[in-house]
Amino acid sequence: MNFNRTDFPKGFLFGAATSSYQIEGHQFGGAGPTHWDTFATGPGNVVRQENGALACDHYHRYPEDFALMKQAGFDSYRFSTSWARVMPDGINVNPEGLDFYDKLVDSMLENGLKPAATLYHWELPSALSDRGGWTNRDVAKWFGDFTATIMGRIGDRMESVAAVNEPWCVTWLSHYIGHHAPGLRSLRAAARSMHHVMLAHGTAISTMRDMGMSNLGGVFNMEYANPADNSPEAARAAQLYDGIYNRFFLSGALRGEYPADVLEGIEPHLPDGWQDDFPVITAPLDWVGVNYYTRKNLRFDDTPWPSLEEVEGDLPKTALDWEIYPEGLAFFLKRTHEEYSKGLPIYVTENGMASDSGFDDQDRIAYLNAHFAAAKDAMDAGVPLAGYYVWSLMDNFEWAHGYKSRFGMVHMDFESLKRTPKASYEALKIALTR
Ligand code: IFM
Repeated sequence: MNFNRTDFPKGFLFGAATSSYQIEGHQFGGAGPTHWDTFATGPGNVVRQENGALACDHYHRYPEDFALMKQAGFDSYRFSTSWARVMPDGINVNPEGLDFYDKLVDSMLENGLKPAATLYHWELPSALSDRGGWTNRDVAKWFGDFTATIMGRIGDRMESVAAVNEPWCVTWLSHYIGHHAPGLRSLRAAARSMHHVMLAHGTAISTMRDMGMSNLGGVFNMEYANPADNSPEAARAAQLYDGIYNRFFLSGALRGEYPADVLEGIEPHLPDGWQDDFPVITAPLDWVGVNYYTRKNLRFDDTPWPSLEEVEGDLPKTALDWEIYPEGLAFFLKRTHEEYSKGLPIYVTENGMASDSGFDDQDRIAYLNAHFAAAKDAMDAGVPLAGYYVWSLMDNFEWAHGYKSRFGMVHMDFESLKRTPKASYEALKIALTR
């Protein structure tokens, strides 16, 4: 890498991130079915109809994974807790699931890794999905109960906790675009889920606060919205994309309002009385997490609202055809600080790339160098950035892209489950330990 630990302030957390369904092996330990298991059976939903049943078998092999993290000098591990493992039907508790996370957290600590938990990283129990999932207002209460249950067991050892990973993916991507479970393509379902995810976020934060926990945050994914051409229409299209993707969730959690340009399309579909929920949604946060990967180029087309068309851009791309645009990370860190979080510590909670280059992933090293440099620029401009988590520790189940798409610093042989560090892992190890 072209930076090392000493280029960042003392106490800055260098971490790696994963999520439960993507690595654990959902078939183990009495976990219940999730909406991703169902979604994966639908034709064309997931590459090769793969699912998370085995994944990286982190369920049994976590000691090896944490040893790798320790050897590389990471300070913190960002993981998530599977609702369906802890509560297979979303309501009743599976003691084996709680025992697993208890042991997992102890093992992190034994390896010198500060546990940074995310309560929900997308595997909704099927039983709750059957009851409407994120489109049902009751999801906020169910999620509060899950929060109390899992944090009642491991909450005493957390460095930090976030409620929901990437609200845009949980809602718009999954209920309007239909690329993720449950695969709906409905503006009404999307609008309802957008509001309910915010309500669930606030409910979880208050639940943990009432349990005496601290260092609680929100994790938002952000994509830079670039006008596809120089026309005023393209500028408006980019503005609207930015509203739906980036400003809606940040503004809900940190300002207690939804942006007017997004309300223009979704307000008729929001549940009655949505305005009265902001006291819950704005439960005070201690930090904000930014997940950043790419930018999109936008213009309008003649489809119904929001009438957005994504146009292929001309920047270099990752293996998933995502444009590489590090300037977007600096932009979001500054904007989040100046306009939303106003002085709260910020973390880059995810950043990384899909690459087909195998063990010698020089492209990933270059990507990370450019994005860490952008983060440093933002810090020089006054952003209180307190840590940076690379996505991901190891190749894993990349949702609709199955196991084909590789984001890991550690290579996974999905037949033998052998872990092999790639060049990016070795480069970060030098940066963090020298
Ligand atoms: O793998 C995902 C992760 O689950 C959420 N953020 C983006 C990553 C890469 O697509």
